[in-house]
Amino acid sequence: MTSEVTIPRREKLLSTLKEKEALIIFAAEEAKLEKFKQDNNFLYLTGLDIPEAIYFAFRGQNGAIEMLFIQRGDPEKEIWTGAKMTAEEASQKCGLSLQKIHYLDEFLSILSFYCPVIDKIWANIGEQYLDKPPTMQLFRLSPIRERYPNIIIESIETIITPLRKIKSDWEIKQLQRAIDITGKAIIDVLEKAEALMMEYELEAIMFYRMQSMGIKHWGFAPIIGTGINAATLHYEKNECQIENGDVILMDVGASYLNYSADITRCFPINGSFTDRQKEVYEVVLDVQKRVIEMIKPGIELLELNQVARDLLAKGAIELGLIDREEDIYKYYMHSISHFLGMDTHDVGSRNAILETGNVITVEPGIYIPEEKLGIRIEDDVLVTDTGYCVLSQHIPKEISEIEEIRIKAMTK
Ligand SMILES: [Mn+2]
Repeated sequence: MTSEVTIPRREKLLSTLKEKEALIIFAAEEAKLEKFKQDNNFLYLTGLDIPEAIYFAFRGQNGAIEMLFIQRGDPEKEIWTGAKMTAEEASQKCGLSLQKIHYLDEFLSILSFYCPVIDKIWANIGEQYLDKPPTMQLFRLSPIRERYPNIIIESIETIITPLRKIKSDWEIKQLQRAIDITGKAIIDVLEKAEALMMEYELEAIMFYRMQSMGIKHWGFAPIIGTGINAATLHYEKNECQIENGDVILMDVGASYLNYSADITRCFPINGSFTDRQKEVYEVVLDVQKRVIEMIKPGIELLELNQVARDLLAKGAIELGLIDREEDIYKYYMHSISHFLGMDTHDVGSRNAILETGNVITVEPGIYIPEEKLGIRIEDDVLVTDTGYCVLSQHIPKEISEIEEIRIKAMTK
């Protein structure tokens, strides 16, 4: 992520600030013995993959100023952790001039100068719960909150969501890469899975492919559920053995430069679906296609939700699962869609109206624990001027395609 990508984002955000408003965006904390994953708002605005840093901006009478505070190098620590990014490197990468790069130990003293004239700070404070400790970001703002209780502190989400919701061509390319790699990993599983394997073996097959292609993280904990586990919506244990006749549900996504794919596919371990499994699969697939066809700028997510629920209810009646449409919640209990981007459940509300440049998932499902069966089919869809483009269209989802790959692999 170069400064060509991040400078226009910062300019846009700064242009929405009123006079006397400031931004304070914290990078993620330094990871201890685990892989570092950057805070998405910090990464979005700076392109920097370094821990602990702080981006600060303030709009005064004469326009906006920006600063970046980074960790100071410590030769003793660097023996363990490697060299820190220098001020010169940070300046070059994020496109702020060298004079605007400071060290973290200067943050509060420099802020002392601005606080008397700040009315409001927009910060990435995250969600606050009264029954939980404050988030790290809110904690780091405590000196300011204590000395300047009149400064309003508000979540950055309000002003950054309209920006992050509209994906640039560059962002769509990164998402496409995450989706394509996820697709390759799914095909690997379709080709290699065998009855009696463990769910976690399929997870390993997938991550092997992803990591070989430069992926550092899953976008979210992968769900690989065989048989009845597929009917548990957020099953993440992935620790059961695959039995003959099972259908396996995989809800997975690679994260590339923090852009996350989110794809669900289901396949029969025996190569072919049974007639009953096929019936259920076809209902879900048909609903998914019909909802995707509705996507265009101006349509409300709530409308997609309603249509999906109605169609699934009709399908469930045909499948003999329920008698009345209102009972569909027994077999389908989630929403049809969410925004997708740097967060798997990306910024953007459940009642949003779609705009060109949004990327959303479409993921109907039917879950029948008593038949040890769960089917969900999920694609990632870009909203275009004229309608939609399914970014995951090359990942097979037709029954015939999936069976062909399975049978070919099994007869090898
Ligand atoms: Mn999803």
